[in-house]
Amino acid sequence: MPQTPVPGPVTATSDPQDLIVVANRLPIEAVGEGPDMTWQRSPGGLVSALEPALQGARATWIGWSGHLSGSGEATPGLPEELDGLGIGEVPLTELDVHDYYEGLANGAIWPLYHDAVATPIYHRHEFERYVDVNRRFADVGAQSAPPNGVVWVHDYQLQLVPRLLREQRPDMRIGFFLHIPFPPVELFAQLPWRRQILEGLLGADLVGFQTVTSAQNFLSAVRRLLALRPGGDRVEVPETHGYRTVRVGSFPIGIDAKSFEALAMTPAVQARAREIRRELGDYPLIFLGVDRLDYTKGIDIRMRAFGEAVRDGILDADQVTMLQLAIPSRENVEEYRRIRDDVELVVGRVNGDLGRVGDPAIHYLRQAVSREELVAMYVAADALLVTPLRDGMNLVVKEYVACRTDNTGAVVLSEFTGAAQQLHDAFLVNPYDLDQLKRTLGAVATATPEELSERMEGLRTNVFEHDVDRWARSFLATLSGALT
Ligand code: ADQ
Repeated sequence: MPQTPVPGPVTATSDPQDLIVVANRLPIEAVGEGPDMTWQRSPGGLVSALEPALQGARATWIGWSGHLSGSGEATPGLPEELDGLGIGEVPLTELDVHDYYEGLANGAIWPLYHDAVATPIYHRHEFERYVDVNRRFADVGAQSAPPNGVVWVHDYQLQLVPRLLREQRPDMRIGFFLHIPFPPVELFAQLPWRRQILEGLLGADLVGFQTVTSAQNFLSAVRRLLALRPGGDRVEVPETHGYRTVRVGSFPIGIDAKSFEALAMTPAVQARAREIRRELGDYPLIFLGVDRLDYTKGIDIRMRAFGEAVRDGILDADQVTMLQLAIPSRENVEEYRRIRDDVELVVGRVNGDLGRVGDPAIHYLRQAVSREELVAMYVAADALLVTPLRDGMNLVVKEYVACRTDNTGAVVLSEFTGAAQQLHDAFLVNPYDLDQLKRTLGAVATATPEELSERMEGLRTNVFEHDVDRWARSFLATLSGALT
């Protein structure tokens, strides 16, 4: 446990503008090459989620630039500040990325936390590097934060950072949010470094999860593996002198629903949506899938169900088509190369069996597209298929709903997403049950416009009420109150 005194209550002198965000990646991207290269804020993602909280004088973001450092030197030309946001770089070498990010974070933690749907690989040298990199993030955080500053640490790559920060800076208020699920203790107990991870997280004043289930799983792990006795949403953590209270809660993340809606209504996006429908063959029923190409997303399962539903006559081949957009992801990790092969095998089989010249049954694109093109696809599609085997939340489903400005469209949603805890008006499915999935595709095809619009209305109310602004505000407000 930290060798530092237990901090007293945070006083009113803490400035809410002194927010330090610590996340694996900096929210910036390089534009241009060579001497002309400059940096700009990258659109979307966590940075837009935190925009309202970041607006203020002294917000700093700590993370990796994406540039591989030869031996720990800073990224050439990286600014110390961009559009009012302070930038604190943690340089990473190729070996760091290989062992900490691709290895421990994405080869061990990611699959374990997603119900071990792929086998987690535990390498001791990768954990050593994970500790080392987490320490470097914590060091930059400790150096950047003003007295009594608020620091918000994000996600599974940085679970040791809260405790490492507290050891150096007990004056700070520390929040941690996990974007992916926290698994049941029976699974978590596999992790050779389970104790270090739990103690790392308990360095925070507030530990936030996407769902109540994840928060409960964490509390059970604390009880079983650390022999502490959480009471309600609080854990009393023993310190050198007395105890320190850690709050645990669920904070389901949302999207900037209004900006998706506004983009969906622009004439350019509407025109592009009509064009996409034409390009897909003017079928009356267009199914859409949009995912990072990840084995947790159940992409192959939904395409198999679609193919079988057409083959079995549950869906009419003359009436339906499918568009699957997959963004390439983590291609240096073995399991990700495998899921690509699996997905492409299913696409090939379904199109081989059911396609016609110039008219495949599944249109498959493995590429990232612009926000405008993505929104045009959401507007063009009659139904969205979201079938992960496990997903912390899933933002794609919320984006689709926000874009259905005329209350049309349908959502087929896996029970195993965080989103399913909120979006009860979706057609909920167990993605492991192929027959149920096929029947649900049939139910979507035969639903009346009235049923669909009633469901969509319910979905939209939820997505607009629980937007990203509310998520960030409620986490930060709870963190502010966490020590009082
Ligand atoms: P992800 O696993 O990345 O996020 P998700 O929440 O669906 O999953 O977000 C994916 C994002 O990528 C969406 O904003 C989507 O629009 C975008 N995207 C996907 N395919 C794209 C493509 N081909 N082109 C362009 N954009 C594309 C993790 C967790 C989730 C959790 C989020 C946020 O795994 O469970 O919801 O963090 O906390």
